[in-house]
Amino acid sequence: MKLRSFLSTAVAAATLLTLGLPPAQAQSSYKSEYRMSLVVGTAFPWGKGGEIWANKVKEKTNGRINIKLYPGVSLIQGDQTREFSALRQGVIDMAIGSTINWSPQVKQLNLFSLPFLMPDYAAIDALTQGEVGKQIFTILDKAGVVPLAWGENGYRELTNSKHAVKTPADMKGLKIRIVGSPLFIDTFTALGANPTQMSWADAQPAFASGAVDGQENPMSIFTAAKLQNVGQKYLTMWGYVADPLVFVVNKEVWNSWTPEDREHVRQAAIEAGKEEIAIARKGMIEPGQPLLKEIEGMGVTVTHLSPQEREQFVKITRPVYTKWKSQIGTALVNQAEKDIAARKK
Ligand code: X2X
Repeated sequence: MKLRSFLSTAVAAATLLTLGLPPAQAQSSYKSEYRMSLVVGTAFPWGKGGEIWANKVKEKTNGRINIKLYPGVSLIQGDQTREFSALRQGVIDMAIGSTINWSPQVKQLNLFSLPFLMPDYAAIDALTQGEVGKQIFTILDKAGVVPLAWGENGYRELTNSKHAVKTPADMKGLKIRIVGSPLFIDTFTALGANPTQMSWADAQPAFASGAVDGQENPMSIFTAAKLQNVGQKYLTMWGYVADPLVFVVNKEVWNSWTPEDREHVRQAAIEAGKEEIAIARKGMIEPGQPLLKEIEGMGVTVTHLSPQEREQFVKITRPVYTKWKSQIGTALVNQAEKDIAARKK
């Protein structure tokens, strides 16, 4: 091909890409359907966020990108800590994942699971919407996925079927289900409990049969999964950890889309993320915390800790914090601590 005709072809192709036209040509590599992985379905804020994202993408791309939801991490047989690897390998096209479930592969995501790092919602925002969030997106990008937006699972409060927990001593011997992430083993061992790793799919029958005594999850998960009906009658509001969610797309899938469609998918994720966070916080940030009242109304004993009582839990888990600070990366954790200290309340 002569240089001149090559150039004009290249210019024409670039123009087509920029305009995203014609769809037939640009879309030749598009799949008829993309698979979005989620741990829980649309009865939960997390799953709702997935639905919102998928609908917005469909609308913005005029149906060029169709997404099907796979709740229950069903593309990987419920094994939620394998989700990140499956995303990288292309078994999953896109996902909204919890930082906890991906932390075995991306060690920096353990940051959010450091016990008692984030005292309030403003602290979560200071991290995800600030310098730490940017750094984590760079890390995720290097790890092989395209991160687009933040969402939220929520503050993970402690529940059990045995008795009210007010002090670390009350946790002695309690068999607590945790996600399969090593930092949680350390935290619950330090607290004197008996932690057992289990997927969310396996956890619910284990509560029902009494094979485990307790667990930790956000209140929106508690109510949507109706954990009060599987013996979880005691709730302690300790606010020790909150897990953000991350909206991501597999890299090859991302690169197969036109720049215009990528922007639509990104914008849809940002909008869906904001809406999802609002849904996840509903009932917890209004005066009187109506969602907690609702849970109390179901016969659940809700224990609130005084600052002094809470401090005992902080103190006993401090060695775990220190150990994991260096594993996560001292500079990143220092940045997080600094941004939390400077947060607008
Ligand atoms: O398994 C859990 O506890 C859940 C649903 O919160 C996560 O996927 C992190």
